[in-house]
Amino acid sequence: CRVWTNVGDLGQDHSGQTVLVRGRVHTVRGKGSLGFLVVREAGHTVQCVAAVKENVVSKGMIKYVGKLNKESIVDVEGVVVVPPKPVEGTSQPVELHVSKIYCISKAAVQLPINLEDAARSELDLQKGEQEGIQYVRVGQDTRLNNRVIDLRTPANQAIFRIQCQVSALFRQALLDENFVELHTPKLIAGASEGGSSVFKLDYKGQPACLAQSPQLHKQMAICADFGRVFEIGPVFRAEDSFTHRHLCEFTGLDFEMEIKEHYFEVLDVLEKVFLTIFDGLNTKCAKQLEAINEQYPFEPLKYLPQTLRLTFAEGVAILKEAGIEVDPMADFNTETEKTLGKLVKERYKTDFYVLHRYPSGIRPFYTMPCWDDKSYSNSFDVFIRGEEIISGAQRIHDPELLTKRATECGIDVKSLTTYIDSFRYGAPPHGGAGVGLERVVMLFCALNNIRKTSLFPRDPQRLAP
Ligand code: ATP
Ligand code: AMO
Repeated sequence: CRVWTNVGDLGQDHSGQTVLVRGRVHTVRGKGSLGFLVVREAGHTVQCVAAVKENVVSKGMIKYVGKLNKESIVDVEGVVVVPPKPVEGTSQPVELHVSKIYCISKAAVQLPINLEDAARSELDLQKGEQEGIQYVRVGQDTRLNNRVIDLRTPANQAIFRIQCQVSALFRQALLDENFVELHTPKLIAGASEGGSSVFKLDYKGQPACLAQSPQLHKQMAICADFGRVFEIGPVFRAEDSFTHRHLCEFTGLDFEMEIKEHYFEVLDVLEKVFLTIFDGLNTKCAKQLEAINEQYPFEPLKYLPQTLRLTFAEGVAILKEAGIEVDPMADFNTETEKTLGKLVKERYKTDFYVLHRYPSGIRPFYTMPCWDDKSYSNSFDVFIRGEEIISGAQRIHDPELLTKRATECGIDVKSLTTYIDSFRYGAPPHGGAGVGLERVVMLFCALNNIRKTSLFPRDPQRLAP
């Protein structure tokens, strides 16, 4: 009898059995009385050999095999044979001696991207150049225009499996800490993070926005006595500039929690969650990390068992010691953040650290000022390799102070009425944070562009595919 088998499961213990596999035509060549077909499924590959055999394989079938287009989907029936030595370029230790082949779905003769080209590393491209081989270099736009094929490369398959693990580990770590997963609306009446980067739309005659974050509603859930909440969902930002780390739609991992005394309670949870994520990725995703490393080599993330916390002022001082003068009350620019990342790594041997107690003037209106000096705030950003992945803070839970801060920041308080009113019925002290999922994966794997970690990226110039 024949048995459906996954290509990745094919092993020597199947020797002599007739199996049926379904996969893509990875490579193919057929001439005369022999046809060789490498079938790929879920990143695994097996060589299938079709040899002319009376009443089983005809010459016509070899011709048919030779004409199969790469990336077509085929069903192959064959006997599992252990070859004298492993077949080069395939993942499985066996090959299939073909008795039947059916083409289930034919791919176009000319693909917009050749998968082998898309999977080549920079190092291989350079080696090729030195050896006089003209490999095709697949540019970012070509990849993104043909993302369905681009996503089939081993590195891309790995990136999105890692992304899946980051959200799974985030969810589980917070559930273990008694957080409740909620879903806040994405169609809202006003901006939640300030006006400039908001997508405006018409909501049945009323002006509306796409949520720039779940900020207002996650805080309102705290006012509604949920105690500890989190959400994994889409976040929309009408970013104008085309940078390596900004998308117009990304996935936010947000949480919010009551606190008793100090915003460090939020950091304690955050750091625990992120140690779980990093450890989890290193243990559960070793194969995926290896696949990414093959195409985009990177240094593994260095992190400490106890996350380093520096105040913003300490960050300013580290920069000053290195001869970089910055305004101590202004936000660091991208280059300065990266430089600080390098200095922190040299001094503390970590790529992952927290900067807290930011100047109030550079934080959103809802951020709680420090009790001892109002020009600073109970807020923090978290960095990987000198780039921001998380922002968070203790929030103002006094409606009068909230109104005052919103007004000072030039925000139309009317658009915040229902939010501010939530604090008039008794509101516990609370804080939380927002994480950019695509940035976490990009920076964990030291990838150079956030578009690599977004399935179908949306940036100021791209709305398709
Ligand atoms: P968020 O906007 O969510 O707080 P972010 O990582 O996008 O986080 P910003 O606060 O927007 O960071 O910006 C941080 C710094 O990065 C800014 O001080 C600015 O110098 C720099 N920056 C932001 N956007 C751009 C851009 N489009 N091009 C170059 N630099 C930018
Ligand atoms: P913030 O605006 O800093 O904070 O956003 C939180 C995190 O989201 C990610 N991020 C982005 N990722 C991709 N493209 C973008 N355009 C983009 N903008 C931001 C970053 C950033 O650290 N409400 C607060 C969070 C809070 O305080 O709870 C907020 O939205 O990783």
